[in-house]
Amino acid sequence: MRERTLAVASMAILLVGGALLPDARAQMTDGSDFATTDLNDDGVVDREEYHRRMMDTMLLADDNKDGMLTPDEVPEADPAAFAAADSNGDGMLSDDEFMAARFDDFEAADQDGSGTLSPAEVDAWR
Ligand SMILES: [Ca+2]
Ligand SMILES: [Ca+2]
Ligand SMILES: [Ca+2]
Repeated sequence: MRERTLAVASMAILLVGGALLPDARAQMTDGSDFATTDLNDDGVVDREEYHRRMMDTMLLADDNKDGMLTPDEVPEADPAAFAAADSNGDGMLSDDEFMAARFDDFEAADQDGSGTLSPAEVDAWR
């Protein structure tokens, strides 16, 4: 069993940014997250759709628009999850660091390795 890099508790959390971004999560509404992320309406979320959603999520959280996430911009983030994602240890998350952490979750949730997330896989991730 693969270890989860970030504590994830619901589909909304997975799709909106996980433990790193509870504020962004709160701005999204319940069951529409999957449909919102599934841009081409084919019933699964692929990497490009996931990437776009995560970029939106990061832009939303990046209050000072400097392209980096700092702990004060994600005040409810789990410090351990933040530190784990901060691979160069500078105390900030670049878009690359943020995306790498989010794609770790994507890979973990993609149980059949298809490169896409089905609603069932997202549900299982809760
Ligand atoms: Ca899709
Ligand atoms: Ca920032
Ligand atoms: Ca960093």
